[in-house]
Amino acid sequence: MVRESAMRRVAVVSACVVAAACGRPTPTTTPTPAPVAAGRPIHTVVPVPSSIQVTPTDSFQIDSTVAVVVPAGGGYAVEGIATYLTNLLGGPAAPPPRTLAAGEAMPPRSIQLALDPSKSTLGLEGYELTVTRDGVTLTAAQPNGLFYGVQTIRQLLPWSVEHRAAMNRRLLLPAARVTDTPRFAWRGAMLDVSRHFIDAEAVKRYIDLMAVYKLNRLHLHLSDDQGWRIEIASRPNLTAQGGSTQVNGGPGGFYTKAQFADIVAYATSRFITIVPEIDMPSHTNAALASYAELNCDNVARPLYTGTKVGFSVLCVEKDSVYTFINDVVKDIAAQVPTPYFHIGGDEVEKLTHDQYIRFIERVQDIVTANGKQMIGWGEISPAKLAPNTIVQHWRRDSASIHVARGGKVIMSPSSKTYLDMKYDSTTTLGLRWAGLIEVKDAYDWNPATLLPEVPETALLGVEGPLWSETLVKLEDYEFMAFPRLAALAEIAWSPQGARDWETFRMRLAFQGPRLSALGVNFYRSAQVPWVTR
Ligand code: TNX
Repeated sequence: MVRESAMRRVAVVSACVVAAACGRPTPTTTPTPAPVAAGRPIHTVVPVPSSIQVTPTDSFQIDSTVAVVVPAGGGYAVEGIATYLTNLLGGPAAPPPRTLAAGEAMPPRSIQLALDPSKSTLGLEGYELTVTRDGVTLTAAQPNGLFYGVQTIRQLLPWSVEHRAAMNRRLLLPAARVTDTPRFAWRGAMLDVSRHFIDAEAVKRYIDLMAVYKLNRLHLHLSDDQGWRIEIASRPNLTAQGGSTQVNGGPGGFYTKAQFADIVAYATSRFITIVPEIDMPSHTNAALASYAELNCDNVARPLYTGTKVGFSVLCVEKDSVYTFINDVVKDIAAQVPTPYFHIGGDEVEKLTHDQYIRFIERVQDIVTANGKQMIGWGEISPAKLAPNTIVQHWRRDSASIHVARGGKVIMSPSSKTYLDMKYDSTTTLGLRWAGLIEVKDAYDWNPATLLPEVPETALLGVEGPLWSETLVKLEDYEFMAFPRLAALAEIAWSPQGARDWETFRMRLAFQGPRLSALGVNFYRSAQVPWVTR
């Protein structure tokens, strides 16, 4: 346990292979595994960077005299990231970033953010960070990389950085050299806002927490049997009727176009791509209750507030159903300027195999015609899929068929990544059909070796779905997501060889007070030696 009075020491703590390395001048490097001694890690960054050296004896002091500096012409995105950093260091009242004129010398003791497109090995999302006692330089080829470098700065700082109000404080950033690029391009989280609805502010908070761990895709499950959650101009009943309830009959809700645009813009500012899902042809009771013509018998279904699956289905033989789907896809495609459209496609019990396959292929044409790349749950694999359609694996399904045709897969194995599964038998929230998932279970697996016919080269990445049958409020979502979402983030970002459970759980221990400072209701797993204040 580390006490409050040791707060400032924590920066040093996180920079030392404690006891062992404090005072030892040679830097310690990962990924040589397990830089842990006397119970404390050399640094507490999650996800662990692909290469990091920390010099425990040295640090850069951040106080009110330090400037965050961006070069002139750095562009809007870089200025936005610099402002995000100044807010992080000193709250909204902190001095704004300084723009350096061409040829102007770097002020002493500054934190410099620079784009250098010639550093192509850093790719879209990589960054280099150098911290000495005299200053900080963060370089990336693209703004995305700068944003992730800022998150690493954040996590190298003590957790008190998460208390934004303190302006005249000193924060010690340990001297370090980091070169870091992600393992996977797709580092996702999914929120089921259909079974229970959470408002746009709650989604934005989840986005902020994703950003801390360098996640970059937020898949929103926007429709299901219990609720339709996004406004479609040509079909107002979808939200007026279909959005009016939720599991157990609560008030439900939906995002207006303005609110959804706000979510998209907020996510974009955190380098997170929104992936909208409209689940079909099953999981559609909310739509079937809103428009009678979507049913084969032309009778609107009653609203549904239970938790069964598989019973609802669109009338796939009717052309008007495809007109409906096109209207929905077109409307959402215009609301989300990002490349993907997720069609669900899971748990269909009321169609023949041939009907199902024909449906998926027809919908794929609609999605493509609207300029989007289709994603579907594993069941869609046997259909004739375009190579750039993406399959999201979740249980014993057929992702390997898609891999054989050169297609890409997102790994969401339910027994590892389903954040709605209980941690252990005492967890009151959540389900248990895919098993109990403790933090170690969520962390200690390799997406490239889970399915023999789905190798690393076929993987776009990983995603942690959070289904909300039992989750009512944001605190419930947070409890199920944290800390397992941090575990998933490390799987998605860090090289397999740079991570192991023992060092992860030690670093995670130091994320506890950080999450507390951020007000996150997280699960205090007994597997983690939590550091408390
Ligand atoms: C399976 S995963 C589902 C969801 C449920 C979830 C509950 C998937 C594609 N379908 O409809 O909410 O299990 O864990």
